Amino acid sequence: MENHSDAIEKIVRLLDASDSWLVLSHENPDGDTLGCGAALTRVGLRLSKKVIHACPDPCPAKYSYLFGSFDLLTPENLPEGFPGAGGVVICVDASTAARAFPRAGSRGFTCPLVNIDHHPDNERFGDVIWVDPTASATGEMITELISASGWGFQKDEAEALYTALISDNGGFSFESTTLKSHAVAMTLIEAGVSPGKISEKLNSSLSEGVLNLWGRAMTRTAVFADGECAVFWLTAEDFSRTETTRDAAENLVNFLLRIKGVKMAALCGEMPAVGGEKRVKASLRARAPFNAREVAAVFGGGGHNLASGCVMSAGVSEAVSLLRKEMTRHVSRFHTDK
Ligand SMILES: [Mn+2]
Repeated sequence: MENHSDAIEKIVRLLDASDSWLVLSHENPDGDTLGCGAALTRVGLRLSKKVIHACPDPCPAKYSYLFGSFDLLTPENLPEGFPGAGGVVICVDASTAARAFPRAGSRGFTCPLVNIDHHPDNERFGDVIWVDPTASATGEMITELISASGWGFQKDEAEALYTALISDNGGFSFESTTLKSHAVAMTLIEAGVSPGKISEKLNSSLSEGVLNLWGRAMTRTAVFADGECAVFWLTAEDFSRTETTRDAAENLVNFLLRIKGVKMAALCGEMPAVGGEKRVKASLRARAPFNAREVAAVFGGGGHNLASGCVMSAGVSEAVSLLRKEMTRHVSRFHTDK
């Protein structure tokens, strides 16, 4: 395990010394990776660096208030030679290199690559690696980094980091929330964040279609494994009929954990087929001692112990039944004395 203050010092020195920063957010971006990216981009520009914030996928509308959210480039459409030998690449919240540059994997960066993340299964790619699985969000780590650097925070940078923080720890409601999560929030509030204002921006951006989409999933709720597991699903038609996109289902699965007694939950969402092969994105959530990452790993996925996901090569009904089987097997392991 790395010494955190050594890693922070090393990263600050490297960023200070680099004239160009390429900040990379992961594919299907969430509030954590986008908030971190926006904050670092703003800080870099303030330090007179050349900065580009890139992401394989566009910014979902709900995060459009973040700095530079409309200017995101994709990793394969960067200006020729950027960031160059005197620059640096900073990956935020990406557990694998493939999540940060999925379609530009062979791209050879001539400068150091910094990997800052809190996923326990981070594959530790890059030249300077700082992984802290105890952080409730990568936003927590970037706040620490900027605090230690002496660069200071401007209000919109702090707002972006607060967005990152509360997106990943469910507004301080998940088990991942620690004393440090709150201490980091204090730093950001001191820098001008109004928590109520950010919560409103983040949580009051739904459309009628999104609620209709959620309704479709909710009417299909199925509880199983003696009331300890629950699942629901969405088809491609559900998204098109409600005129919504996949990001409208982000964290929808959390609703299932609000059923009394349910400790493990899954949402199966149909994705566009690739080369005629059916695909389903499964989002999993768990409460300890159950482990969502272990179930996702069975299908080649990963993530956090209590929140993970995988892409399954199956139709929706097949994916649901495979997951039900695997989740039932998982929870039954904890009841062997029954
Ligand atoms: Mn995260």
